[in-house]
Amino acid sequence: MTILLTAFDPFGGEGENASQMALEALPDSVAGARLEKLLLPTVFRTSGELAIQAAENIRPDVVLSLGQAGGRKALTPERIAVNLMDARIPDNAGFRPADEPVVPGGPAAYFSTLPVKAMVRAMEAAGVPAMVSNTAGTFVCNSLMYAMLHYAASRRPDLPCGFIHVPGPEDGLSREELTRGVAAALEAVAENL
Ligand code: PCA
Repeated sequence: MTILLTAFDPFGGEGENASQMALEALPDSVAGARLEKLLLPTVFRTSGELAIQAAENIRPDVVLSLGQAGGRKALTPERIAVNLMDARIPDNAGFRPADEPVVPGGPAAYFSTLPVKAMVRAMEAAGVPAMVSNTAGTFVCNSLMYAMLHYAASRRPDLPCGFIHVPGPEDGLSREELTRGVAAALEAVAENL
């Protein structure tokens, strides 16, 4: 089994991104699954295009994307992605959309096709704070999650896709805890396939 695991580079003038730290700290295989790691730029559209291109080349069995949500105190599998780009700050290419769809004419939203509750239980069992989130926001993370679910819905209906937001570097979780949490979530995903 192959899992495409993505994370984002630093954005908003910050020096690091906790999702990148977790991506780099994870081993190359988890729960018998091979991890194909991909670091994405925090840029609307480009991030989705690169992730879809990787999915086309690698043909993974699962796609899990990671991003940082500063201020959160737990790892949060996202339940839903909305067809909206509405940015408070510019992305890393200087683009700051307001009230624009991710995919013009696409459905209003997609639910995660990963087992978000099982992922939360697995992370908690590994001693890492976790809870389901019902909003991925309207910035680049949400648009990547939406783009991947739209890709899967239209071209790879058998490809489960989802997203986990992780706390920022200053939110009190160590890199080791982040990594342990994501690994536990990946195990839950692999078990549910
Ligand atoms: N977090 C941002 C974009 C990149 C990242 O790591 C977000 O939540 O949209």
